Formats: sequence, C-alpha cells, structure tokens
Amino acid sequence: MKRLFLAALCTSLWTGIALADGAISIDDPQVRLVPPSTENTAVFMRIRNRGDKDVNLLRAESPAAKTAELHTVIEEGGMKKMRPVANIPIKAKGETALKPGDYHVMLIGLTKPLQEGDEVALTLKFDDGSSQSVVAPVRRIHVTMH
Ligand SMILES: [Cu+2]
Repeated sequence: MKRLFLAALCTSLWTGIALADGAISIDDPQVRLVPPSTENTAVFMRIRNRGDKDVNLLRAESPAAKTAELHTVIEEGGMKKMRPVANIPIKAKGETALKPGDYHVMLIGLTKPLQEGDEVALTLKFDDGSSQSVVAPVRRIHVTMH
C-alpha cells in the first residue's frame, strides 16, 4: 500500500516537472566582459527545442541593463555589423547557438559596470508562451568583431 502511494506520488511529480519545463532549455549562458567604460555587452547561450514545433525567441529582459535587444551579425561591404532582429528561431528538435559573430542578446545601457564572475539575470520570452529565467556569469570572451 505504501509502495503504491509512493509510485503515484512520483508519477504526479514527474508530470508536474515535465509541464513546467516545456520544450525549451538553455545551456551555457554567458555574458561578455567589457571594459567599465562600455555600456553595452552581449549575452551568448545555446537554446535547445525538444518540442515538435519551431519556437521563436521574441524578447529578453534583464535588470542589469536598461534595454535588451535581439541581434544578429551581418556582413556588409566587407564589414561585420550588428543588426536587431524581430526574433531568433529555434527549430523543432533543434538548437540555436547565440555566439560571437552570430545571434546574441544585446544588453544596452548597463546599470552598473560588470566584473568577471558577476552573475546577470536574464528572462527570455518565447512565442509558445513560455519564458525562461537564466543566470549568466560574466566571462572573458575573445571576440574580434563588435
Ligand atoms: Cu549586438
């Protein structure tokens, strides 16, 4: 009887976790360390979509900056330039990397200078109605563009 009860409890817990978790998960979020005089920086991560439908990242928010924008990098006349994008797609059963020279979340107007090892909270909103809160450590990331 006791064993049966435990089994039922485990099943319901598992279902609860699966529902709360959703299709999207975030791996390895990190914020690029910038000099104290620089007010903007980029956030990189891998976004995984375990679901059967394509999902788009629509928005990012962080208390560490006045604004957060979704950016990509394009090449124009031999120059690499950042451009805001309306969304960042994550294919069904796929993964999108936010990485230097590619998609990233741009933090604009940092509320205070970041130091290596600081942790930046970030909330990401997706078009399936889900959102993800992550904590991204500030790291030295060597980038030749930007
Ligand atoms: Cu950017």
